[in-house]
Amino acid sequence: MKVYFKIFISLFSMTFGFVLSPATLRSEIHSTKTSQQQLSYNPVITPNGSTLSWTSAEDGVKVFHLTVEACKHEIAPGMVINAWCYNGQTPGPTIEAVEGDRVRIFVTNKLPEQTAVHWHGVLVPNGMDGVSGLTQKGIQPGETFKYEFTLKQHGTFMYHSHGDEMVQMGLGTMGFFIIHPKNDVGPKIDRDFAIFLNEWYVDPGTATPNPNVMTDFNIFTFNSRAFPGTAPLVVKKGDRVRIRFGNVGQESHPIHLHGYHFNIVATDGGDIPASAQWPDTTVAIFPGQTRDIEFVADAPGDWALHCHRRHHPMNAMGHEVPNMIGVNQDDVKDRVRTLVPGYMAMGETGMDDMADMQMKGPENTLPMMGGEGQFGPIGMGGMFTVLKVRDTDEELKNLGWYKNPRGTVAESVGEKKESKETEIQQH
Ligand SMILES: [Cu+2]
Repeated sequence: MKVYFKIFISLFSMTFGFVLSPATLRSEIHSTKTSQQQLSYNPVITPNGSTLSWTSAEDGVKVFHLTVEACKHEIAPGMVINAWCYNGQTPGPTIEAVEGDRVRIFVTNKLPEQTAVHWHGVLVPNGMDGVSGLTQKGIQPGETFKYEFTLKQHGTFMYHSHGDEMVQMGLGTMGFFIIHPKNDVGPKIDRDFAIFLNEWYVDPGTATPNPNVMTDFNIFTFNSRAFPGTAPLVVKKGDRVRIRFGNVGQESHPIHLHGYHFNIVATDGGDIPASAQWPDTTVAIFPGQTRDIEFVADAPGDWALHCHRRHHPMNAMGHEVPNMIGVNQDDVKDRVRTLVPGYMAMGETGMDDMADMQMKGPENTLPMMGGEGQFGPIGMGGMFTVLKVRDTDEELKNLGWYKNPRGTVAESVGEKKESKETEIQQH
């Protein structure tokens, strides 16, 4: 009789909102400890996502199941899209295993067209490489295919459909494939995060991403969520933190972390030797790449983590917005109001007031910027989240905004007066 050991490693599967409740956070931290006792590795956290559970067959093979299917996916509160998902989510659940493991992955196709799954960066026999037509027959609607191979390497890899990629990946069919090293290869990682980068085009007022769009996207996401729908990354001071980024989209994303210098320690080609790493504050991830960064969280605070392309930490930009910076619209405003009662002139002094007003757009469309911080509107959207570093367990349990030590916050000093020194210099 076959004995199956159900291993529950989907402990991070809850999709939590931007602010973790103390109960959620406690369970998350507790889960890490529990998992560490059961597993030979410290599991990866996929913010807003989950880890795929597996069963162990009698022959020691780890067995995984993926179903590719249509699903409803929330980008952020107020916006739900019609996506194509693995196991009902985008990105699909993170597959985790250990170098040397043999894995058996069953893929069931519930899409209306054929598909195949490519294990991006994973060294597999040619016939397991998942390219429709080239290395296997396409998985027809209703069919289940079996992939099986032994993991010969460790690192951050991805899985995604290979066949009508424009549509299937354009609608969300992608996920992480993390292979932990068999032997220690570096310092112990305390908090290990995985974030998939993606961009979408969803016409304002609609719900189905348009996969025919090639360059001009309007929704930018971390793990298929846009700020303020992105979960924060929560760590304790002193933790060694790894963040793994993956990208199978159309755009490159230069991801910038505030408050820290990090090292880029690995690509999907393998570990970068310490002598070849360099410190940086921004890491660019191009389509088809993964990048791992590492740092020790020695600076407490609420630190921004975001894409540095200026439109990417924004939501649902209209593409025909006229440039009104510095344009006096007083006359225009009154005349337009005779046609459109309540019309508001926007953009004369910048767009920041839009964050304040939370202007309501068409249905199922996010405001351009959102999210409220302890000092007011954050004025960001899209690819934006917060790295929350705290000194004590108590602070981690009662997670809120960072309590800045006295005298360390920039503040108003009233209207600036000409100083004596300036006057002297002028004479
Ligand atoms: Cu970007």
